[in-house]
Amino acid sequence: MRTVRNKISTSTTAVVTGLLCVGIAGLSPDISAKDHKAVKVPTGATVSTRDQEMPSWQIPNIAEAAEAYYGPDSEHLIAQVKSPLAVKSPRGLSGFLTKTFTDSGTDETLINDRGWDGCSYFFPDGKRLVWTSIRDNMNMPLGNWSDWRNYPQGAELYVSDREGKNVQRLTNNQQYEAEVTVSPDGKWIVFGRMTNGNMDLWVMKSDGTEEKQITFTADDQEGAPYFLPDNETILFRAWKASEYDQKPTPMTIYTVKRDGSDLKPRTFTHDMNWAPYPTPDGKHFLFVRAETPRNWEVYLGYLDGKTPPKRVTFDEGFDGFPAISPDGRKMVWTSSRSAGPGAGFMSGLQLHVMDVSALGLGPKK
Ligand SMILES: [Ca+2]
Ligand SMILES: [Ca+2]
Repeated sequence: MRTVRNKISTSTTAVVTGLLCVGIAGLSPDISAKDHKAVKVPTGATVSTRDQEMPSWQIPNIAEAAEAYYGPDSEHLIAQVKSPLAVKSPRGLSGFLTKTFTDSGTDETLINDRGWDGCSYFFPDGKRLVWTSIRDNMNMPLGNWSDWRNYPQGAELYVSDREGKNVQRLTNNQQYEAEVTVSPDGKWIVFGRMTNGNMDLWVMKSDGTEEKQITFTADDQEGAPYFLPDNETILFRAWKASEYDQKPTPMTIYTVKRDGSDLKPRTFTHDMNWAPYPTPDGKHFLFVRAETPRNWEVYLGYLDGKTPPKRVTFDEGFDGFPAISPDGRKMVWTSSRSAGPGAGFMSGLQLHVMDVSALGLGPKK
């Protein structure tokens, strides 16, 4: 059951005021910004608030999508979007391809036009993109991006310009590579690679040279790596192969230095602590915790290792893949909240934006 409270329709661009204290009560006052300006709601979006949540809206005009990340302008996003041009799954479902678009649902650009794409990310110069695709290995088994035992071994990493042109292939092998992101200074790429059925993290220079493995764990399956603002520390999550069949699968969020040293846990429970993303202030991270097998919620974690995480989303169903704009004012995430009654747990996923400007998570001056 999904309950939408305080629905406000905006037919024109409007700043929603008076709602900004919703949801902040549960968050620590040490991180609330006193003089924040509310985020402008895009034309055609419908603002909704739920008890204890900050205002949010679904991004208009964009097809079913997951895992969106902001570019350096804090306006454009990159994501895999469902596309009829992608190959179909064995069940006949449409695959996903990389697109960029604004968080107002405009300026949509198709970056890759064939195969099936995984994770993607902006370079901080805003001119180049890194993305994951099986486009050159269509003769290999399709696999399943969501099933660790059947990851697409044909997935490779690519860099292109903003129009999807000038494509440079970074990897060329029969191993799964994905979950790729770029350091804030643009010098480094971090990604996950499966070798002999085991996931580990690797780093390379952003021109594709000096590839180096940085985790060496047999049971732990590492992924979803992101650089903190210091360009040295990498935030990621891991689960254990020996616990994969537990549902929800227990997961831990860690940090490790770019050279593989100084591994530290950043969550301290046996929950499913999944999908981390660092905030621009260098002190927090967003992540997802499974409240129940069918209700996942976004949390704000603290890198101080002491403060308990605070919950950010409050809606039955799937809330996941959180990321934050470089200015710290907007959280984009994927939710099943607009899928309507009877939709499956992870079906009908749409991108939403939450005005988190009140939390003061922007870069340190
Ligand atoms: Ca491993
Ligand atoms: Ca939820």
